[in-house]
Order: sequence, then structure tokens, then C-alpha cells
Amino acid sequence: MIRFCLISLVFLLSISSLLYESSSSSIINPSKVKQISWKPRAFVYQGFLTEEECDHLISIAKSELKRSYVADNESGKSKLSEVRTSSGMFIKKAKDPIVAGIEDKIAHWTFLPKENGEDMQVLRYEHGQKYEPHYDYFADKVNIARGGHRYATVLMYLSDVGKGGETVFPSAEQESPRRKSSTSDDDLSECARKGVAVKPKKGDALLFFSLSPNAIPDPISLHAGCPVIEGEKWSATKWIHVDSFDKILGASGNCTDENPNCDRWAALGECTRNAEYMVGTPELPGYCRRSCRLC
Ligand code: PD2
Ligand code: ZN
Repeated sequence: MIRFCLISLVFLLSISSLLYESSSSSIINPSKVKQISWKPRAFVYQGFLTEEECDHLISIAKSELKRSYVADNESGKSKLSEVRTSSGMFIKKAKDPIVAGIEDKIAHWTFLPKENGEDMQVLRYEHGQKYEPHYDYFADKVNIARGGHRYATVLMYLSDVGKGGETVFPSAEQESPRRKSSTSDDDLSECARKGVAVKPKKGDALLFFSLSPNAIPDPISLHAGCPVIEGEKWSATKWIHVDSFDKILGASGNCTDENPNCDRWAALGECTRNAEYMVGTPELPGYCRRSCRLC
């Protein structure tokens, strides 16, 4: 009898663990979230992505990497800059069930709609590569036209990094010196010691807000990707806007592609990188509105 009960118990436990496994991809566990700063509002979720999810994103990105661009503050056009020396690519929303599952998880954690998110950007930083201090909100009108300002960023670490590669908030208010850093000082690079820092750990995710609760750009959200000193860093960024990024505001009709290459360009991330041409502005519609999924 006792033997029968034990066997039944083991059976029930394995069934429930299977059920949990199969539905756990979008379950959010608040006890894994640590607040690292209030000014700016920044939080780390330990183990947000599974090993398999991290490896999957890297395997999609690996063969498609191109040198990263930054947006020009005046024109909004993408340009090469020494401010950002990584390589990257964009993964289309819901490209496959794993990507869609990660996007569901982000929406559940942030309470922000999936349609407000841009395509996910996967980045690779090799030795010495970095992203100098910057804001994720835009200073130009062209980029704000689609979805309004970037409101929040979810930065997912897809690999461990030997040394360096931390994400640092140099203007963050520290409650007591570096108490909030996710790691001890000895583990941090010189760059990371200049503020509140997060050491990349495979599967962890950092959520921070670029606008204050009153929706005004928050200059304290200044942040940087420190140079990689040992190893390689892979990360994935989901930028989330105040409004839908999937439909353009103030536009009516005219939802066509004007160039046969639009579809290919959109797959390469040009809807974000070259938004003025591809998407357009409230005054002048772009040339690839259909492929950029504006209607
Ligand atoms: O990869 C990073 O650590 C990093 C740092 C700052 C990424 C971004 N910004 C970004 O993608 O905006
Ligand atoms: Zn950034």
C-alpha cells in the first residue's frame, strides 16, 4: 500500500512539473525581480530567459550581423558612429514561437502592450566594443513620429561575459555607494564603477524607464554598455514606446510599398534604421509602409 502511494505521488509530481514546464515560458515570478535604482527606475529579473531562448536568439542573429548604427539627433537618420561599435540585427516580431513567447513574457513583466514594442535587436560586442553613454529616447521628430517616445527598455543578456560589458547608469542616484550594484566591486570594470551597474549574466534581463512617470524624458536614464574586456557579449534589446509602434499615427490610407526591395529592407531592420525613408513622417509618407507593417 505504502509502495503504491509513493509511486502515485512520484507520478503526480512529474505530471505537475511537466505541466509547469510547458506553460512556464510566460509565467512571471516577481520574487526574481530586484530593484537596482529608483532614479532612474531600473530592475533586474534573474533568469528571465532560459538557456535555450538565449541560444535561439543568438543562432538567428549570428549570420545576419551588421555594424550597429545610431540615430542622428537633428535628422533622425541612422549613421555610423564610434559611440556604438557593436554589430547587430533585428528579429521581426513573432518570427517564430520562441520569439513570440519571449515577447509575451516581456509584455507580462512590463505591463506594456506588445504592439508598442519595436522588433527585437540582437547585439554582439567583441573585445573593446561598447555603447557610450546615451539616452534611449529620441531627440529628433522623425523617430518620435512612430509610436512616440521610447518609454522603456528591456535589455536581455544572452551570454556571460568574462570581464567588462556591464550596463551602467552614470547619473543614477545611489542610496549608499554602489549598494545597489548587482555584483561586488571587484567583479566590475573601471567603467562600471562610475555608476549603478549590472553585470551581464546569461538569461538575466534589465528593465529601465527612459521617461519619468509624468511622461517627460528622464535625463537620469543616461546609460552605457561598458567595453568588453574579456570574452564576448551578446544581448537583445526590446525598446517599448508610449504608443503603438505597429501603426503610424495620423496616417490614413496609402498603405503600399513603393519599391520592390521594401520587404528585404524591412527584414534587415531598415524600418527602424532608416525610418524617414521607409516609414515616413506625419507630413510625408514613407516608401515601404506596407512592409514596415503600418497597416
Ligand atoms: O548592451 C548594452 O549593454 C546596452 C547598453 C546601453 C544596450 C543599449 N544601451 C541599447 O540597446 O539601447
Ligand atoms: Zn541604450
